[in-house]
Amino acid sequence: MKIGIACYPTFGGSGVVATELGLALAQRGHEVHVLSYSRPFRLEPLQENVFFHEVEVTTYPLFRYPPYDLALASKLLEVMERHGLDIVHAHYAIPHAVSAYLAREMLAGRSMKTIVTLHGTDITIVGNDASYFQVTKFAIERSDGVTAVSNYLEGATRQIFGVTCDIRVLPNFIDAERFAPGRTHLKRECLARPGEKIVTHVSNFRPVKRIPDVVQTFAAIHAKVPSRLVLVGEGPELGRALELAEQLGIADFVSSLGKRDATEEILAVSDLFLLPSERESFGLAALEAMSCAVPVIGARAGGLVEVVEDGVTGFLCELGDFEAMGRRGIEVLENPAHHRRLGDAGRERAVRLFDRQQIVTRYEDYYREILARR
Ligand code: GMT
Repeated sequence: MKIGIACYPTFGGSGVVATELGLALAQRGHEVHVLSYSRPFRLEPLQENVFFHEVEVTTYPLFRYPPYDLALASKLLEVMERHGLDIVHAHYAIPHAVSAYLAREMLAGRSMKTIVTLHGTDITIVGNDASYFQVTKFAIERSDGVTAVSNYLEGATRQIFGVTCDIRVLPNFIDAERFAPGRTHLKRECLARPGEKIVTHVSNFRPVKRIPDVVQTFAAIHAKVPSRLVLVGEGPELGRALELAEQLGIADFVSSLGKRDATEEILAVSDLFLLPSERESFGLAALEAMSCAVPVIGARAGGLVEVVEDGVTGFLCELGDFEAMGRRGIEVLENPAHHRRLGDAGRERAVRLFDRQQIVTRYEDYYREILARR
């Protein structure tokens, strides 16, 4: 198949999933065209069957807000016409599904299908905002295929938008060979002092992640267990997190590493992963930790319950209850046999349910099903 993928190039989960899916499809012999405003960070140049098309947005004094969605629609049309795409797969509804719809409508004399994968905040936060509600609903209803990354997100989409179309749940996935226990060149000593446990959090540090809960949970753990908090990623809440660590007197035990490409290197030496988000449609970062046999402590909210099996691969506590999360963390870190059981179970679950090959095959089958529809 000839497949176009429109996505965000940044460190968020939707861009990662879109890129990894594109790479896996290309390895299977499909021709993959990725469109974005810059090269997604996991999309290495010069890979067989993968082509990157940068969307350039021209500014003009009249434009207070340069219209990226229109530039993307034009670029999509150009790529569709030049390369004869069979399908365009938009990741994150806004604006990608809208641009794909526009491009398909502009394409004269040839049929081309559009699919949108809903990732989470495109539905629960951005799409739910009055400014984008109607256009998001329209784009979902007019796509030839719609997928969501969890049952939770499928339900939330129906509830928020009242849509009745078929929404296929295709979960996120991991490369279990890359995210694997022990597969790292990094030494623990690069991140922590001897005897310190490594507690990790990876995100884009937006308010939805409840970053203060990460710091408070770690503070509770640190009071009992010699440990270090490793923060990976950047975003608006990072500064506040570091200030809180200062106030709590634990700043010397918090390391902020900024944005990192190879999070698997850090996860492979981590002892515990924290994800207390207010809402995760899925929680790809938690899955990546589980694949590295790292137990996860998080909040019982959204789709995270479909990834982390409470009591088996980690613990899910009430939203905002960082004291309970701290207690669970201590319990896991102080008991090596328990820690190992949770880690092994996480690895097993990640490989059994979310392995890349299995999910990519489901996407391929879904593409064929959509293409076969009149
Ligand atoms: O977490 C974010 O805000 C970024 C966002 C994205 O689109 O990059 O993440 C969402 O999509 C990921 C990939 O499907 C999911 O694993 C995340 O759970 C989801 N984030 C939220 O629902 C908050």
